[in-house]
Amino acid sequence: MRDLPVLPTSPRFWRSPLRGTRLTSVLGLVLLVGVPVLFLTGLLSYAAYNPDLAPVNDTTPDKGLLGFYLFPWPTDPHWLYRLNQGVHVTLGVTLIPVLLAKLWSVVPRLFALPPVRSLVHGLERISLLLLVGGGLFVFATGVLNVQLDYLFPGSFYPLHFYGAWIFLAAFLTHAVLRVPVAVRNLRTLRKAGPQGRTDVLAAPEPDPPTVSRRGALWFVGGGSALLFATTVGRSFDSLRPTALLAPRGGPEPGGGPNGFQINKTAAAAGIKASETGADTWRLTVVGRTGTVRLSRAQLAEMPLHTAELPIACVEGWSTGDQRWRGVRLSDLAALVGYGGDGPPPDVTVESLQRRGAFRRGALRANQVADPRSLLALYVNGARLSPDHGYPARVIVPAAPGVLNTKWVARLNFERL
Ligand SMILES: Nc1nc2c(c(=O)[nH]1)N[C@H]1C(S)=C(S)[C@@H](COP(=O)(O)O)O[C@H]1N2
Ligand SMILES: [Mo]
Repeated sequence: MRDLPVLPTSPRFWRSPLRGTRLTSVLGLVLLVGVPVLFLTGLLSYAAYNPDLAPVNDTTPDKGLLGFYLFPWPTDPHWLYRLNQGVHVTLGVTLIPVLLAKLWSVVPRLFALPPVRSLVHGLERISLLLLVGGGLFVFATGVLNVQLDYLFPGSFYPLHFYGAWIFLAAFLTHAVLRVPVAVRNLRTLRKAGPQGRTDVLAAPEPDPPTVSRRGALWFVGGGSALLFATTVGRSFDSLRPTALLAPRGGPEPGGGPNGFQINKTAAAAGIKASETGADTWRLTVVGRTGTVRLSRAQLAEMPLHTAELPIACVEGWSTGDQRWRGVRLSDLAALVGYGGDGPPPDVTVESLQRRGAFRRGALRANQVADPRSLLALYVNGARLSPDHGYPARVIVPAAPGVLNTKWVARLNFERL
């Protein structure tokens, strides 16, 4: 008997003296607070894309039922998406060590035999598989999207969206079953001191400790603090150099009026200088009364307005408010038959860019109507740089960066 290898299905295989209900309960309660915040900000971020407005925004198949909560994204406060997505990404990154430590703390239970003791036990185990798999999946897809510059073009939303719902269903099941246990554990443990023999998560034959449980918690907390400190700066211009874990947004923007984050350069988007010159570039505006074509000089003759608005990307990075100057979207709508009488319609914006998921975007009537929604020609007192969308780009308050289309060529006003 003694010589038989000990398998992971045996409790004796797992020897870390750190495992125990206390560690698991503390980590679990941290996630109990953090994961709902991630879920809520994630759902809001999805709503912010106006995914049910037009297929150019989102083609997530069969989101119908799960899209029950979608609503027209407001334009106030103007930093709404910046805050939402900053919290979503920064908190998500910060919780990674907690998630991994939590999974590590219960991993022996995944191997426990018999696999199913009763119907309830069987259901609980299935929910655990979905919980572990779903949790790892949403965290991994989120991190990859943030770090690797849209690794899944077009497919990130559905992957992250469905992953999140599966994760949430399993998370709620697990929380209902386990929170009372976790709370009871922490109460009785405080009274009774260290875990007794009845601790189902403690190793029956632990190795000698090399670090205390408290030390292990500090280690996890320290990891989270380090991730937080190297991530949070991506949401603040003055802290940007501290965002070591944030290769985004893209190339060095340099200084001057156009010296803020660049997501994708004109070169990367395949925009040639010959397409944006005064002789070649025209804005096409289509609406009820027909089609209007305008040069940049003609646009600059229209009434120009200023709006102080940030760029806030789904990846979590954002800029402070920039001073944009340009023509109101509602004024452009008025040019093609939507002036005065009632609210303007929705608009589909098309870029000069020929390829890529973000070459088009649809905005809702409430966004078109906002006086701060501009087709910007200038930023911070200077002409837009090619990388920030010259000759013209869309800027809308509170909207995700992806709807702030650069190198705009066409505006299609219609009820979508
Ligand atoms: N045509 C076009 N517009 C675009 C994009 C793009 O790839 N192509 N990227 C969008 C995304 S995802 C963001 S976050 C913002 C970034 O704007 P910035 O590069 O000026 O900071 O531009 C948006 N507009
Ligand atoms: Mo973005």
